Amino acid sequence: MSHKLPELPYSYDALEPFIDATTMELHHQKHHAGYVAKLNEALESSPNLRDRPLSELLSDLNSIPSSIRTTVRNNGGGHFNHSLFWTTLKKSSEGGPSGELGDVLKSSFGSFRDFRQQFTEAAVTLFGSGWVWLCVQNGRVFIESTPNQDSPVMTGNIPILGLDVWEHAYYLKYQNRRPDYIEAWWNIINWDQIARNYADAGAMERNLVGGRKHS
Ligand code: MN3
Repeated sequence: MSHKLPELPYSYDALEPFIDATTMELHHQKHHAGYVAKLNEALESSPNLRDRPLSELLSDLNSIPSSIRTTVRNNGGGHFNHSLFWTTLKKSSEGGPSGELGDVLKSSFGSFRDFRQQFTEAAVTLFGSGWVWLCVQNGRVFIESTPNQDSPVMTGNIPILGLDVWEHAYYLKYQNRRPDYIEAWWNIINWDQIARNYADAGAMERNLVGGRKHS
C-alpha cells in the first residue's frame, strides 16, 4: 500500500476570491503531491512501515530508522497536514461553529470572537513556515503552532482545524500580506467538518502510539 494524493472535494476555483485557483492547483498538484511522492520513496524499502496508518507512524517517529526519519517527518507530516487542510475548507462558510463545538470554544476561550482573535494572533506571529491548529486532547481544546510540516499528532494531540501559513499557501495573491490571507481564510472554513473532527478526536487519540507529551 502506498500513500496517495487525495482528490479535493471541490474545484480549484471554488474558494475564489479568498484563495485563487492557481494557488490551489499548485498547492495541491505540486506541493502536496511532492510530499506524497517523497514519503512513498522513503518508505519503499520498509513494507512494515508503509502499511501503517500515517497518523500512527507520525505519532511514533522514534520507531522509524534514523536514515529516513527526517524525510518521513517532513513529507509524512506534509501529506497528513494538507490532507486535513483541504477538507476543512469550503466555498462559503455561513455562520460559525455551533452545537458541542461551539460550546467548547466558548467555554475554553471565552467566546468565538476571542478564539478567532487568539488563533489569528498565533498565525500572524508564527515565524517562518508552519501551521496553526485547533487541537483536542482528552476533550480539551487549545491552539497550537508547529514549525515546518510538523503535525500535532507527533506529540499526541489531535488537530481538528489547521491553517497553512507557508508562503506557498498565499504568496501569489497576497504576497507578504499574511494577515490579509488569514482574514480571508475565516470566510471559507467548513464548520460542519470541524464539528465532525471534534466528535471523532477521542477515537483517533486512542489509536495514536507515542509522543503523549501533554497527558
Ligand atoms: Mn502547504
